[in-house]
Amino acid sequence: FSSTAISSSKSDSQSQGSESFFRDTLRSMETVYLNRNPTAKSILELVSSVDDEQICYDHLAFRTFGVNGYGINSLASLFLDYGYTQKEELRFPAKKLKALWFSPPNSSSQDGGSGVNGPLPRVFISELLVDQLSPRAQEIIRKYTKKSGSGNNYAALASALGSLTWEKPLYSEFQQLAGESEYAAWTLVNGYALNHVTISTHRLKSNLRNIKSLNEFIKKNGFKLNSDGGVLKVSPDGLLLQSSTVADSMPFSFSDCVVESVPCSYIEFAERLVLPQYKNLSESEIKESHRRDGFEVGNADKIFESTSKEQLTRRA
Ligand code: OOG
Ligand code: NI
Repeated sequence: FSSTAISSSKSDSQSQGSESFFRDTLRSMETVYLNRNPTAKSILELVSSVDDEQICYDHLAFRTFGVNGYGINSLASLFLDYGYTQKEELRFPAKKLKALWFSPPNSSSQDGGSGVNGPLPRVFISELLVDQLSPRAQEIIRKYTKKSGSGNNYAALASALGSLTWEKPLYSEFQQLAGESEYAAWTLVNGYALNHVTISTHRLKSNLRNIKSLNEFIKKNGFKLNSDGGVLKVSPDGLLLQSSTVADSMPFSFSDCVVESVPCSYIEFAERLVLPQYKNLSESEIKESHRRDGFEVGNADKIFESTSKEQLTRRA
């Protein structure tokens, strides 16, 4: 959609109307995320306070149950309807997951805005391959998605409201799933809530644009980074660098009145380096499209661990 400020044509004003609705939806998802995840909120405030920074989001990420229409498509439809393009699939056989990522409409390179008011982010949506789980785990997941009725039709709404579309589970069911798939247990209690936002480090102005400096800055300020496979995750081509915090936890009231702490969301950082064919461009000529795009299975596999018990219980 167009971001031209003044236009009298009907189609343009319609597309602007839809863009503001879309951005409002993202803003609600972000508000739910910031209210539940004090670490993410503090880090966003901290990074933007350095040099009075504008923060661009590299991507937003969501988790889903790949069963009965509750998978990737239940959330992807919002993004596809608002101009996103489906890109590559990523597979994680050991975790029984697959993911798709979506690129934003390219008319959206809005300079000047921060966060959800800035350039529209990529979107990363994964789903649990429920058919591959044990019969007991499948039974729990199918029970709640069935009880949800047609909740899968309202995935984006649920995410924006911060509601589960199914009833709260028993604590024993959460534990059962956690023993087999931490992703499954996370999704049972967090549903379609935003799993993370990712700060685009190369679009920062200060020295924090270098992800290694940003990681040091985050640690110096007392936050714990996901150390699985090393703090910095580097793609085989050396051009996509990622790191993330360890997820915050929150007390969750299970349906049997047990209140236990469960993992919520985390924040990620991504630095995309300039592709070799654009090496000779000057700093001011470099656009996002000249940089490494997409995602990387090897990096993502480690980033998923940001909500794992191992990372949450690790000493800083
Ligand atoms: C997603 C992990 C992968 C990335 O950028 O590769 C990821 C998740 O934890 O659901 O965010
Ligand atoms: Ni991510």
